[in-house]
Amino acid sequence: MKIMILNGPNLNRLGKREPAIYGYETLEDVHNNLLRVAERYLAELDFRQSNHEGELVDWLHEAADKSYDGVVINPAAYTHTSVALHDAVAGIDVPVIEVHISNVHKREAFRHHSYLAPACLGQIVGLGTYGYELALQTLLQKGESSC
Ligand code: CA2
Repeated sequence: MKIMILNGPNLNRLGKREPAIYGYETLEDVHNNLLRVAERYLAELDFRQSNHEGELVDWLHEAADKSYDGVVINPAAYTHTSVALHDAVAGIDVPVIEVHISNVHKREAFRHHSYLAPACLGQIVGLGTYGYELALQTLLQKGESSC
């Protein structure tokens, strides 16, 4: 099984600022935790981060074109602005789970709406970086049961 993990703008700064909201783990820590989960399922992980909306769109298309079994995406601020990412998720036949480290519903009103969520299999918010692991496990279990 092959899963793509996508991270949106500014998440390359994770663990380096705003620990009260996002914790102390860096994106590299998140990647390493996910590699341990993937190993248990003998699955392949493709972990990426971009500050550019179009690059995230291209990667979602790539996930479909190269027959990935699922995508975990933290679209970061593009969650609340991007019709392009909504359309990319809606236009591929790959299950996508949206993850947010913080509980966006406890924060500013502009973070309460997600353009992507209606096109996703599900959404995990507010469970810290553990949300990525839950999303990955869900996709891996789903993949196993459809073999
Ligand atoms: O809670 C999340 O995971 C978010 O997707 C994070 C985004 C934010 O715009 C969303 O509303 C919720 C922000 C990502 C930037 O992360 C930083 C972490 C540390 C230092 C600077 C930025």
